[in-house]
Amino acid sequence: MDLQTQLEELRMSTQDQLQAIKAENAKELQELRVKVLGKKGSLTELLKGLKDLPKELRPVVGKQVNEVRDVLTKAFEEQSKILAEAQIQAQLESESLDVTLPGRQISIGNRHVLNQITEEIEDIFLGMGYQVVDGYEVEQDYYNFERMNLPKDHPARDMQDTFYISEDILLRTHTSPVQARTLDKHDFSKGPLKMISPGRVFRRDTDDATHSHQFHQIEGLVVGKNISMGDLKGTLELISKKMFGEDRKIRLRPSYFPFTEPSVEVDVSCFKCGGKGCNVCKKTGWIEILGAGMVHPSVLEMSGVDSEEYSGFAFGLGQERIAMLRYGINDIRGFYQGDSRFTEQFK
Ligand code: FA5
Repeated sequence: MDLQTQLEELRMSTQDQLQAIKAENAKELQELRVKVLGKKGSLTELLKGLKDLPKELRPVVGKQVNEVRDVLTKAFEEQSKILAEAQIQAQLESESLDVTLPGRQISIGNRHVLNQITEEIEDIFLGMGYQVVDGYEVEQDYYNFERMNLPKDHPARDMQDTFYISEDILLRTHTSPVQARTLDKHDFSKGPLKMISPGRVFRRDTDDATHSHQFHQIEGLVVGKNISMGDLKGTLELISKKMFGEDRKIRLRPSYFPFTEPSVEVDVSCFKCGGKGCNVCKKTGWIEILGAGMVHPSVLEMSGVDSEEYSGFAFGLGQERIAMLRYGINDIRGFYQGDSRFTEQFK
């Protein structure tokens, strides 16, 4: 076959192959371009045959070679454009948006039940003119124990063992150290001290259905002139009614805390059975909700407050306890696991 025929055949076969390339195989076009027009491609190979032709034929065939190169270069460009457009078209079709489809529902979270209880209690006390005070979760032994009338060798420390960061720094076992810190700062010439302090506390307790090594408390403290046990009882009655219902009664039982004297445990009449006895109140008709008492004179004196002139009451309640009683939750661990099947029940 002479060189001119070979050239013509190369042109036709390349154009046929070009036409056959599909959009999804666009990279074949580049491969074909290299195979035909590349440095070591078929056209260059044919060009090498020029030197064997008779002299007078060389310019004619040389011209033909250039024409074929031009035609094919253009054909590659055109086909490349066609394939690119086809690709965009295919992509548009596959990514087309149906604006009539219903939107995806984004689920909205809710406040954690312990935060809800905390805020509810804060609202009640803010309404009675209390201030809400923050305390430190990492606290000094001095404030957590000593200022609460629990010196280093006091046996009642055993009930509140905790995690120590150093000999003198610990994770607080209760919110009571905030009592000492606020008493230290309060200016009694401006009136009585009325505060609550919610927060997280820690104990070296074994985790079970009703105990956790970290939980939440709200401390309450009122110190002023002529504050009596009657004020404590009235305040606790009010909070019990607000939290558990208007027809609730409360009962104070003698107890012991080193930082209050006298000390009481406070029970509320069972909101489920009304006092007759059921599984919630363990057949007693009463449910224990918090510890309280009259502020121990030593606690006042350690803050430089004259215990002859001033008196006060304090209480401490656990939010987990309140939530468990109120909603019939039987395992405290549910509060901390972040399982939305649990948390969403309190929307
Ligand atoms: C106290 O912590 C005292 N500071 C409360 C107090 C304050 C008394 C002011 C007098 C005056 P108690 O150890 O009883 O007391 O704890 C109070 C509440 O915290 C308990 O009623 C209970 O609801 C909760 N609580 C105690 N230990 C745990 C625990 N391991 N897990 C969950 N809740 C707990």
